[in-house]
Amino acid sequence: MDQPAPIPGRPSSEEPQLQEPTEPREPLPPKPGQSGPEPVSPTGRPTGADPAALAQGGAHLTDAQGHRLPDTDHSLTVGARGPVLLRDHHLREKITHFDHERIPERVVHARGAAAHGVFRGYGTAASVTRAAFLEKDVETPVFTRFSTVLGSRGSADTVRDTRGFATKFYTSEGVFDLVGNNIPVFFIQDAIKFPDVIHAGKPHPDREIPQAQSAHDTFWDFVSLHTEATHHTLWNMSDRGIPRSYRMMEGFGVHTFRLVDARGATTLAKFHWKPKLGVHSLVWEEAQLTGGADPDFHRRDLADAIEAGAFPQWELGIQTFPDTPEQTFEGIDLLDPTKIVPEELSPVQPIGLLTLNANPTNFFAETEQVAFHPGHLVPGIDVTDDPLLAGRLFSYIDTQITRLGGPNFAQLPINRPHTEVNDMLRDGMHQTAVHRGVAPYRPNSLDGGCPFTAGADAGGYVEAPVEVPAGRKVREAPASFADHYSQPRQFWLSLSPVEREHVIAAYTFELSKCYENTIKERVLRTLAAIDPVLCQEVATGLGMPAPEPPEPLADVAPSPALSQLGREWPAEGRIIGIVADGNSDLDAVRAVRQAVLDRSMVPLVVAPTGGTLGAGSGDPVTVQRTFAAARSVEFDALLLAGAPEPGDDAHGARDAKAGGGSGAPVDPRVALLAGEAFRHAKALGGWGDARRVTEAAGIDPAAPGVILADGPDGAVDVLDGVAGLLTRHRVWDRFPATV
Ligand code: HDD
Repeated sequence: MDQPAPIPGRPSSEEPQLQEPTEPREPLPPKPGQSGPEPVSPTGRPTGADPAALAQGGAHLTDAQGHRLPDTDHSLTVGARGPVLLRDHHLREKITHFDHERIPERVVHARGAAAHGVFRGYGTAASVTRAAFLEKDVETPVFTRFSTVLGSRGSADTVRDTRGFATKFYTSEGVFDLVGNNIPVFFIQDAIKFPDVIHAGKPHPDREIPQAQSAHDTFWDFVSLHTEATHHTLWNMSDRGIPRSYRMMEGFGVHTFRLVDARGATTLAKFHWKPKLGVHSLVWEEAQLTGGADPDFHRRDLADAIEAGAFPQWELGIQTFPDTPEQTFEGIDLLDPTKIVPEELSPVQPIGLLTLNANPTNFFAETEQVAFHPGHLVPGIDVTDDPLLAGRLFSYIDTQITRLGGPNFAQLPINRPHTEVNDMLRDGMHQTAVHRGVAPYRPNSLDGGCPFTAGADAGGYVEAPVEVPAGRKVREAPASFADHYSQPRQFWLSLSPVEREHVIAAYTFELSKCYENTIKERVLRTLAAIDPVLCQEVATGLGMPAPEPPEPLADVAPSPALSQLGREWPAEGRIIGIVADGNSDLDAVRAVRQAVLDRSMVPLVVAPTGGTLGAGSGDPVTVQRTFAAARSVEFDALLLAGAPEPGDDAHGARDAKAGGGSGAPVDPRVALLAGEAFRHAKALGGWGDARRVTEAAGIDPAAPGVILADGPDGAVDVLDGVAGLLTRHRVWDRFPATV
């Protein structure tokens, strides 16, 4: 019997369906792995509440005060047609609560998705930091939230933007938050400009458009006037701005941090997350189509993968640098957040493994209410004087007070440390702790002197006593912060030709959306300082003259680690569309689908209608997508399941094929699927008379990455060829490379 394809997150038609309940029963239990840690009060003591029933208990509907309710569908009226009575408490409570269900969305990073997981230390960081969670084989629960920056909560996932990558480690020494991005540099060097860059990036204040886009005048006005933004902007215009999946993104702590070892010696360090699945991106047209076809693409991808057991993993790594008074490395200012240190100069050393293995039970309670803060540090990890970081250390608590309605957000279950808490913070909005004692001050004699302070030996967080340079109070940046072009040029030189094509196309697209020519001219001047070819190509696309490049251009060596191409990665978890219809050879479809599963990829059968193919055969094939609902953007590769060519009687000659019968035109939706997949440089396979589809889509069967077998017997070989191509993500040779 054919196994139903595992569409992650959805019951197949063969799984038992939920029955309409008729008797009162307990709420559904949490999904496996989703019951959180035992609830503790903010004082660290277990509350005794059942972790599985934090919110709901009992079979009967109640109001917020626990009164059972006989009816929740009808307001209390005088007779069935009479006026509604003001005294209807249930009505008023229900509507009032609903009226207040929304909280302010995050001012940036509003759109996000998150997952629970575990972090295991390798022990390799012990020589530079005393942080307990990095010790060998120590396992720490974590919660990671990915996000876009500019869009509102309901915006699309696949927009061109930076992605947030924030991880909360519930360590034995308190919470450590690593609040990073998928781009290793930032737009500005000083936090005082953060409101300005965000105002510029958000929609125009008059019409509130465009949503979740940087392709508009105010953004480009800002970044061309604040040329320190050139580096981050270039990364955004590269493929890094449109990741294929949260699971396939790098993450960066951006700032330089200060690590402190057991003896108090300090080392400067930058944090990196390296995804086990490799670093892959969408192509721009794909990203745009996905924004309409599936605005939840990244959110769904993360949740589906975790639900299917394909747990995404990242290695945490550090680049380390001597903590010298200059705080530079090979001439690079480590306090400048617009600069990277190339991995060729300082390799990333793996220090632990993150595995995300459980989806949130409730989006609001966890993903929305989680509150990160770069100042949540543990002993062994300290901050530097990066002026961007300094402002962040203030901003995050402040924003939570508005967003989460008061200063007690640390008591929310998702934010609670998994250690004992004994602070002297009291009262305030939404206080849920019942504090004992009378003396929340120190020293005291009334509460027996409690709580006691802890020095470093007792696990206390002691700031590293580093020297701070003396000087005059000024509002100015160090001279080294004035270099805005050498690293953008290095990034450009490090990209492969096809990646450069994408950068050129992205700048051309974005600037075409600007109305003001002066802004475009200013941006072209910044591009001229990066590279004359980049500048000329974008200028040509805009129909504008290219400015002369400055003399001399920065003399920098490429850093090969900056390119996403050139390496092979596991193809696990990739989604293979199998396009079939009633005339396709079903034995081949079954065999290839099983082979996809065997290779830890996800097969989705795409057919003219839902239901099954070969319903009368006794071994039908379940359909997951219809021609009407499928778009190519959902698949990493496409297989066209044809019928044997007429005259091929290996399986009996048929007179029809996937997408159309022999002589009948190929279904235009199938031609569109194949054409788009081809245009987006995806591997394409087929067998039997699938060739008719490629012809209808105008695809050269001899083009790179097109693998066609004569008959259905070759189907699994075709799949193997396609899977091999997926290790490089796309068929890069298919893109024209002219730069
Ligand atoms: Fe920020 C959220 C990352 C600079 C102020 N930031 C936020 C989130 C991430 C980052 C990933 C979302 C966290 C979540 O999922 O809840 N931010 C960064 C990085 C930066 C950076 C990598 C530079 C290296 N941020 C930055 C500056 C400021 C802020 C300079 C202000 C001075 N960021 C905020 C914020 C947010 C925030 C307004 C909005 C929601 C929140 O904090 O909790 O406070």
